[in-house]
Formats: sequence, structure tokens, C-alpha cells
Amino acid sequence: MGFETNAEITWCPGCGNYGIRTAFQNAVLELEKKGLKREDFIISSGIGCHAKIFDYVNLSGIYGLHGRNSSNAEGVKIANPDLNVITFSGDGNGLGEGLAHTIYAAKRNQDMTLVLHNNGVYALTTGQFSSLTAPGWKGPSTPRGSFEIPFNAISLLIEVGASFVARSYAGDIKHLTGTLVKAIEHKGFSFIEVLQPAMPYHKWEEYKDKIEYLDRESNSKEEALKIARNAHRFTIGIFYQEPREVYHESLYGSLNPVKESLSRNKRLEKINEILKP
Ligand SMILES: Cc1ncc(C[n+]2csc(CCOP(=O)(O)OP(=O)(O)O)c2C)c(N)n1
Ligand SMILES: [Mg+2]
Repeated sequence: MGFETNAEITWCPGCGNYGIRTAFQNAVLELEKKGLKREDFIISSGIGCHAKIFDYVNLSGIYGLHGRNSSNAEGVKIANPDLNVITFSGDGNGLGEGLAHTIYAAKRNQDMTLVLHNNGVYALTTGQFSSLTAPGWKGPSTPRGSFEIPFNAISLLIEVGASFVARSYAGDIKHLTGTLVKAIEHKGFSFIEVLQPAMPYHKWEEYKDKIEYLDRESNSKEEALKIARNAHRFTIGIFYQEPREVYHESLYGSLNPVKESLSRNKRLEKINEILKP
């Protein structure tokens, strides 16, 4: 079965989002070969050009409000931990409007994957600067060049608790597919920043010659942070991964609230048991 939907694709020709969609579909196919079921994949997205991936890939999920994609994904995961939850965000959606939601999902080590489409701009709303816009970049809201220091998404996410942190590139489908497979297989909060040009604002040439591959994985969080801080912003690879207890297991062990839902009386009984002095 294909992933096609009936939605008309309105991404600009040449947009990096096409590469992200292809790599994601490849990753799902690869994971299906490893035994994961298509119906257990659930996607969510925020609002923006990136978010339209929700309309263009035939999987179940929630198309949420701007910046709320991670909290929707968290809700799905803790309701039914058996699902593979993947959420898509833009740089504006996830590190601007939705910054707190992104950080808290990482802090909790929710067992889900966040794919952050980094085009360095609010593309859908036609070119305002974002949390990741490079200094000096000129657009309609920054006609004299952006003068704020962008976040370093990689070191930020390592710092706040993501247990798998990587950067990849929409122009390297093989690298992105492989990174997506590893991120989805990782138990815990996995974060992939994906570099992607948005056609009205960037050119592929700005990326092609600058992409560098990370040559080694780090052995500790401190080392990963050091590498992430010093790396060129076009360095791609897995910066950090660690095994850490995931949120839903800390919260209620192996319980699956959807599959093992309790009656009201049983719930009250359990609550009273906990509250007993
Ligand atoms: C609460 C709220 N604020 C603002 C908007 C307007 N808005 C829609 S998309 C967007 C920016 C999207 O930028 P980004 O997340 O980087 O996605 P891209 O379009 O670049 O893929 C904004 C500000 C909105 N829909 N809701
Ligand atoms: Mg953007």
C-alpha cells in the first residue's frame, strides 16, 4: 500500500520538504520489514509548510495547533504506549511558538520522535525570521539583516534532556532515512534537526558544499555538548544518544491505558489505596 493521499501538494517545486517526505516513507517501509506495523505509526504536526506532510502521507494522527505538535504527540503516546509516535515541526513552530512544548517533551524523555524541518524561516507566512535564522539573513521582517543569535538546536535539545539528538539534510535521502530509522527505533525522546531549503528564501547551493559528516559519536553528554557547540551548523550525524527511562514507564510501568482501561470503581479503589495514610 502506498502513502499517497488525495490532498493537492502545494509545496513549491524543489522544496526540501519533498526529500523529508521521501526519507520518512522509506524509513516506515524499512521499519515495516523489521516487523513494525503500519497501523501503529501515528504522526502529528504543527502549522506551517513542514506541517503539510501530515496531509501528504497516509498515516493516522493529529494535525494540531501551531506549536502544539509535541504535546499532542505526548498525549497519544501516554494514552497508548504501543504506538510509534512521530511528530513534525518547523523551526518557527517548534522553537518559537512551541518552544516550551518541545523542551518539556524532551525533558520528560517521552518515547517519540521529533523531526524539525529547519529552513531558517517562517516559510508559510512568507519569510519572517525564526529562532534558527542565521545572522545577517535578509527578509521582509529583517530588511537590514537578522541581528539575533540563533539557537543551536542540537546543544539545546541535548541540554534539556533529549536522549537521541541528530542533524540530517533533506538533500541526502540515504542519510536522512538511516537517521530516521535509528531515531524511531530509539527508546526515548529522539530529535532530528533536518536542514532543508525553502525555495523562495534559500538555494540548494547554500547547503550542498557546506554539508560535513560528523566523524564520531560522543561517549558522554558533556562531550556531546562540546562537539555540538563547536560543530559547523551544516555538520550532520548523530550527536548524542543515551538509554534513559521513558516517561510512560516511569508514570505507570507497563500499563497501557487504552488497552487496559479500568472501570470508574476500580480507578477510585486504586486512588484510595494510594491516598491511604
Ligand atoms: C498561534 C499562531 N500564531 C501564529 C500563526 C501563524 N503562523 C502559521 S505558520 C507560521 C510559521 C511557520 O514557520 P515554521 O514553523 O518554521 O514552518 P515552515 O512554514 O517554515 O515550514 C506562523 C507564524 C498561527 N497559525 N498560529
Ligand atoms: Mg521554517
